[in-house]
Amino acid sequence: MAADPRIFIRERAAELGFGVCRFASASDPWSAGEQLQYFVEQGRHGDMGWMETTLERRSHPTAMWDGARTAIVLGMNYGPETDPRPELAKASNGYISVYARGDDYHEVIKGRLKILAGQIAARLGQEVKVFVDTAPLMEKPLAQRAGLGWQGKHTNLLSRTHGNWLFLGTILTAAEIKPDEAESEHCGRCTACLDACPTGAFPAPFQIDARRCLSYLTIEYAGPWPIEFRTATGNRIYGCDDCLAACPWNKFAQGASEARLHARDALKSPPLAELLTLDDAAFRALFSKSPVKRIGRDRFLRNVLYAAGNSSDLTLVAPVTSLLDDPASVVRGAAIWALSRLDPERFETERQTRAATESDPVARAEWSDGGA
Ligand code: B12
Ligand code: SF4
Ligand code: SF4
Repeated sequence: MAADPRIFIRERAAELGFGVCRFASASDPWSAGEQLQYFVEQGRHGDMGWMETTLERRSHPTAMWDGARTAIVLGMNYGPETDPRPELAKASNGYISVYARGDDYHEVIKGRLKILAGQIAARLGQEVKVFVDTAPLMEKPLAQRAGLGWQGKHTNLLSRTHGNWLFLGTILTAAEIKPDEAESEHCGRCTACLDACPTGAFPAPFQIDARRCLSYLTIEYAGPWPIEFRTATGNRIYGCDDCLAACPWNKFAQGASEARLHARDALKSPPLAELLTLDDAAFRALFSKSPVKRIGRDRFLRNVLYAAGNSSDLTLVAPVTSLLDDPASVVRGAAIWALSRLDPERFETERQTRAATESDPVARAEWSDGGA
């Protein structure tokens, strides 16, 4: 009898730093595709148009690759050393979400997945394809089916062994490999994540409206935000961890073992005063290899300005005022709002000299709303 290929694959995965490696059928039917369709029909994906255009392929692994038979689902732990929530009280410093404080996980995981996929292809003699996040594949329901954990009421995948801090990566193969047992849900009557969300982004347990999620707004959404979210963001300037960090299953979480995922000192609670002075080159240097770099300096500065507007820190009035002349309209608009919150008198003075000559519609709207 041939050896179970799962043993070889799990050993290689562990050598490459994956904390968990499990197997699921990639071809059995599921209801996740219909739920995705519902999510998109309700408009909950917001401006993430790629979810709409890839809907069909995204709805099931075989819709993307007809030959897929087995999903090899991998998890890499990125647990923080300490509970990050106390950092939300430091109003003069920005909060960057835990997942983005080290090197970009796409790069870290993709490289490892490619090595593992090569080893599997050589061993099994069957085709394999590698996915991490960016491919049109629903990774969380696949991970649940493979038994890595379950999708909690906050919709993320959590596990009894790793808590909530687990990146996912998937290898699909044409090989038929015996599946592992699926995990069942262990949320019970807990609602900690739903209660913790600062923006009410959960229309119901196990459902998210991305348009209300600060992770979406800070990272995916390019324009000026509705006012309610600007205040709700507090000092969160890239991503949000509140629903993950609130979960009682984190008592089983451990710190990330992969050194490239460890938090860099410069990205733990960086002072807003320093971030407000970043030009494009300084932004790129600070966020070299970090996922934050992907959103670009202008969107990032918008986020930092909203946080400055919430800070009540009068030492930020000067750097915020300098950004009223920024070439990027989204930055100017956010600077106007931040100034109106920090120093209403200075805002009035600036408005009198600037509003009439402002030609950009975004900035004009901010001046005339008076910071709303
Ligand atoms: C789009 C996306 C987002 C969007 C939407 C979030 C979401 N929950 O889908 C935004 C930008 C908001 C986002 C935020 C974050 N993301 Co994200 N994201 C993705 C991405 C690219 C696709 C997810 C997707 O398909 N969503 C579509 C919806 C429909 O899927 P779903 O929420 O899982 O829906 C299920 C249930 O909610 C339920 N359901 C949904 N609607 C309905 C309706 C009814 C009536 C019913 C009954 C059920 C139901 O069934 C669905 C199927 O199981 C994945 C990577 C991937 N390719 O899978 C990463 C991914 C989910 N993200 C990840 C991370 C880390 C985050 C953040 C933690 C980052 C941060 N700190 O800021 C936050 C967490 C926010 C949150 N609470 O979810 C990780 C999660 C890892 C894990 N352990 O789960 C992933 C898997 C990336 C990765 N490879 O590691 N993300
Ligand atoms: S990431 Fe933050 S804003 Fe988004 S659902 Fe979770 S708690 Fe709410
Ligand atoms: S906080 Fe509670 S409800 Fe939310 S995912 Fe964790 S156990 Fe489930």
